Amino acid sequence: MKKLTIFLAMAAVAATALAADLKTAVFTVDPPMTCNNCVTRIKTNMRFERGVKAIDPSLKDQTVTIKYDAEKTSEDKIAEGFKKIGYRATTVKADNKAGNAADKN
Ligand SMILES: [Cu+2]
Repeated sequence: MKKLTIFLAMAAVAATALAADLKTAVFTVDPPMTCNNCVTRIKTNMRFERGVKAIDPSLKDQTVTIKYDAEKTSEDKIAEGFKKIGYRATTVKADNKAGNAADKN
């Protein structure tokens, strides 16, 4: 009985993971982030964007890595969100391009 419960719980977790089509996109922003206030500004504003699951801005790399639910939003919509707070965002790397990159030697 306990095993069945664990199995059902695991199945539920798996189903949830499948339902949310999570993707990761890396953006660069213009104007560039110059201090931790910029980082905080992006974090606090972008987390309210629909479908955005995680935001990881890197001041050092000048990138913003965003994990999102592809069923609820897209890279274009996220870029629109950036526009609302005054940044022009450009994608530098996406999940679906990872396969192409791996083909290169
Ligand atoms: Cu700043």
